Amino acid sequence: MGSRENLIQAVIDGDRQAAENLAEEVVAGGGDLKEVTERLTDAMRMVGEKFNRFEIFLPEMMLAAEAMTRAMKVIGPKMMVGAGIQKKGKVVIGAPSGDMHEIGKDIVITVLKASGFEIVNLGTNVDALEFIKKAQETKADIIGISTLMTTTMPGAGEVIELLKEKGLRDQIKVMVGGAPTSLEWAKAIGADGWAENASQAVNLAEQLL
Ligand code: HCB
Repeated sequence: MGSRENLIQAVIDGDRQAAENLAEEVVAGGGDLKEVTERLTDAMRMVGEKFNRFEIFLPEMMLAAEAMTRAMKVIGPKMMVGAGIQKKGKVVIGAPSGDMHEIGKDIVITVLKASGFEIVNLGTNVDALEFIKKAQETKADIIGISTLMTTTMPGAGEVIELLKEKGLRDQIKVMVGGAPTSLEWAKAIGADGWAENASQAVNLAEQLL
């Protein structure tokens, strides 16, 4: 098995040290780091499916998440190399109330930054009002919402409703994403766009400007 396959396996196995070492090998070996990131994303999806089938439990899911985070700490900065110097828009991004998942959001942030976007990272468990306050304060063009649970998806709709209430809906675009979300759902809540992965998120953000 090559370093890339080993890295994917190390993340699935939750082997944090191996994931970090193998990520370094993968980076040193060159190649398309966006593709590696997408394969790692699929691996995390598999971890979620195993969790669903009771083949693994929360501690194992946490180890896999930590292994993924360690790998992305190595890969992320290398994706920034060659970052577009042309400055684009500003995106305020976070996960809504109750949602602590941040790996996907952080990958989207890395790729947006690498494409020239300025980012305000609100982190996880962000109140709907906080998204709006920060977007206004920083004069952001786009609010990005990353939601990983069906129970926290309504938080994205809340942000859009609050923007309308405050008469700000025309001034700030909203893009949404996260594993359980879909284009249909994004349309239903009145978002300006949905992206399935980080590369699509960049294309979308560029279109929304
Ligand atoms: Co978590 N978890 N989890 N989890 N978790 C999910 C999300 C489940 C689907 C697993 C399952 O049951 N199959 C499930 C949610 C079910 C549901 O919706 N009803 C679930 C659950 C239930 C839970 C807990 C409740 C478990 C418990 O405690 N019993 C708990 C809740 C914590 C909370 O949020 N309050 C929990 C905890 C955890 C951790 C801590 C162990 C860990 C998170 C660690 C961290 O983020 N620091 C975790 C993880 C890792 C997952 C899975 C396995 C992977 C998520 C992930 O990182 N994927 C996930 C399974 C799954 O997603 N199918 C599982 C990789 C990233 C790269 O993909 O989809 O997030 P992504 O992002 C993509 C894409 O969607 C898009 O671009 C990204 C890059 O390509 N994108 C955007 C993302 N955001 C975007 C925003 C935009 O504007 C545009 C595009």
